[in-house]
Amino acid sequence: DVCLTIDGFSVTVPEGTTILKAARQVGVKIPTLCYLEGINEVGACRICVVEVEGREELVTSCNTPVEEGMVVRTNTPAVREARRMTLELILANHPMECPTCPRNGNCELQNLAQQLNIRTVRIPALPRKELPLDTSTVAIIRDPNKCIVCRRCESVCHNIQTVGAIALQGKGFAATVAPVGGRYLDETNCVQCGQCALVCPVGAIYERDDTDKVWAALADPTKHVVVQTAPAVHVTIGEMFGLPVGTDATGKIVAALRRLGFDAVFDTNFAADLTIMEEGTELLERIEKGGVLPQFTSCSPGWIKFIEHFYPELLPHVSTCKSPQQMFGAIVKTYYAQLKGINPANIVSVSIMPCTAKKFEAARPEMNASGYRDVDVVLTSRELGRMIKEAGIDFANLPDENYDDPFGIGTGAGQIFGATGGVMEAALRTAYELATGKTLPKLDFVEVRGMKGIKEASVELNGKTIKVLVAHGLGNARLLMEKLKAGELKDYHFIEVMTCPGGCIGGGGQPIPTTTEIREKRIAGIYERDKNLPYRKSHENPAIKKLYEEFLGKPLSHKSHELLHTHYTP
Ligand code: HC0
Repeated sequence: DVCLTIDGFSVTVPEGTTILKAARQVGVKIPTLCYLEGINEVGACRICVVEVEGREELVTSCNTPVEEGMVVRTNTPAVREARRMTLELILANHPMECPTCPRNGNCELQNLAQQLNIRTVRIPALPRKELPLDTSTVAIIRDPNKCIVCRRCESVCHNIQTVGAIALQGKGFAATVAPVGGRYLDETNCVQCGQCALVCPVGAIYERDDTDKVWAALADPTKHVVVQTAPAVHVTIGEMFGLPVGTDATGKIVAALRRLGFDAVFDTNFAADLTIMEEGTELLERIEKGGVLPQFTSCSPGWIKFIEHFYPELLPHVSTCKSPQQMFGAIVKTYYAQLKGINPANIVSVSIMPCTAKKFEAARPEMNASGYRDVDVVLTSRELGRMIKEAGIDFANLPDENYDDPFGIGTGAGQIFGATGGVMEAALRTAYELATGKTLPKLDFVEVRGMKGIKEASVELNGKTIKVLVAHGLGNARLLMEKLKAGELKDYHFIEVMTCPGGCIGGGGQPIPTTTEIREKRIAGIYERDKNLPYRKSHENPAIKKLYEEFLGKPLSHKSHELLHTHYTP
C-alpha cells in the first residue's frame, strides 16, 4: 500500500492507484472530461490536473499513479486557473449551439462549465470551418464540429469492441476522431452498436432521431400503429424520468405509449419467447442431425454485422433465427393483420429498442418476408424518452397498465434477454424441458449471469453434456472466435454473443450515462422482474402456444422458416 496526503487528508491506497481514484476515497471529486474508468484513462483533456509538491508542472490525476509520501493539492489558484483555461480553450473551439444540440441538458461539457463556474470565455472564438455531418448510416450521426477530441469513442471502439472504425485524425484545433482516411462511417467496419454515442460527453456522435416518422404515423388516421418494447427497455427508461436505476417501469411504459396514441402496445418479450422456441429447436436439431456446431445466437445485430465483416467464414454457425424484433414485425404484418382484418399496408410497426444497431437491422433489405417491412421504425430508449417529455406526460406518476392481446404475455425467460447470458439461460430452460420431458430442478443458471466477459455453463440432456459459452462486448466475442478458429471450442454446442457490455441493458441507445455500476443495477432489475413473473419458461407462454396452434404449426415449420428465419451471405 501507498500512503499520501490529498488536500491535507492522509489516504492509504494500493500501489498503482491513480491520484484521481485516491482523491475520491477522501471525498474529493476532481473534475474530469475525457476520463472513462477502465477504458480511457489517458490524461488527454487536462481538466483533472492537480499540484504535486516538488513537481514544477501540474499533473493529470486520472493517469498519474500515487507515490509514497506524495503531497497533492487539488484546489489551488494555479489548479483552478489551469482547469478554467483548458475549458475556455475547448469552448472557444466549440459551436455554442446548446439549445438545439441533442445533448442539451445532458452534456458533460455544459455540466463542467457549470461546475467550474465559467461565466465568460476570455479567448475569442477560434475561426472554425463548418464540417459536414456524417449521416451515412441509418443509426449513428457524427458531428465533427462538436468533437472535443477526448477520444473516449475511439477507446471504446478499439479496446472494448475491437472494431476500430474511428480514430484520431488531424492535428491541433483541426483534430477530430473520425473514420480513417476521411471516409464515411458506412464505408468502415462500423457495426453501428452506438457504444461511441453512449460515451461521447458532448453531441459529437449520437443516434439518428426517427421520432418525426412516429409522430407522423400517430397523426395519420389511416394508419394502425403498433409498438413493441424490448426486454432491456423495461428497466432502463425510468432513469430518464428520475426513477432509481434498475426500476421496472413496464406498466408505466405501456401507459405512456397508449397516451402517445399507439393503437396496440405489445411486448418484445413475447417475441423473445418465440425466438427461444425456434432457436432452441434449431439447436436440438443441429445436435441430433450433426449440423454446424457450436450454434451462435443471432439476435444482436451489431454482432451479426461484426461476424459478417470480420469472420464471414463462421457464418454457418449463426442461428438462422431472426431477432425477436424482426420476428415480431413479421407476425404483426401477417397473423395479427389477418386476426384484426387490417391491410398490412396500413400497419406501421414501431419498436422501442435499447440499441442503435436495431435501426440498421430493421432496414436490412431481406427483412420483409411478409411482403412488407417487418419493422418500419426503430426508436431507441432515448428517443422514446424525448417523445414522452415532448408530449408532457408525467411518466413517473403514470398508473401501471397492461400490454394488449394477443402479444401481451412475455415470460421471465423473455425478460432476461435484456442482460448478458439471458438468451442462453432462457434457451437452456426450454431446451432442457423439451428434450427431456422433465421439469428443470433449478431454473436459474447463475453461471451465465453477470459482468464477467466470458462465461461458461453445461447441462445434462438425456445423458449428453451440452456445453455453452456466453460473451458480451465484441472484444470478448473476438476472443471466442479466435479460439474457435484454432479448434479449441470443438466440444461446445451453443454460444451467446451480445454486442454491448452487459447485454442490451448497456445498449448504445440507452439512457446516458451508462456506466459499469449502472449496468449492474439494470441487470439486477432484469432478474428481479424475471423472478416475479407468473411464467418463467418460454414454452409455457400461453400466447406462444396459441400462436403455434393457430398460425405457425410448430417450430421450424414451413411458415416459421418463411417468416421467422433468415440467411446470411458472406
Ligand atoms: Fe435486445 Fe432482443 S434482447 S437484442 O438484447 O434477442 O436490442 O432488450 O430487443 O430483438 O427480445 C436489444 C434487448 C432486444 C431483440 C429481444 C433479442
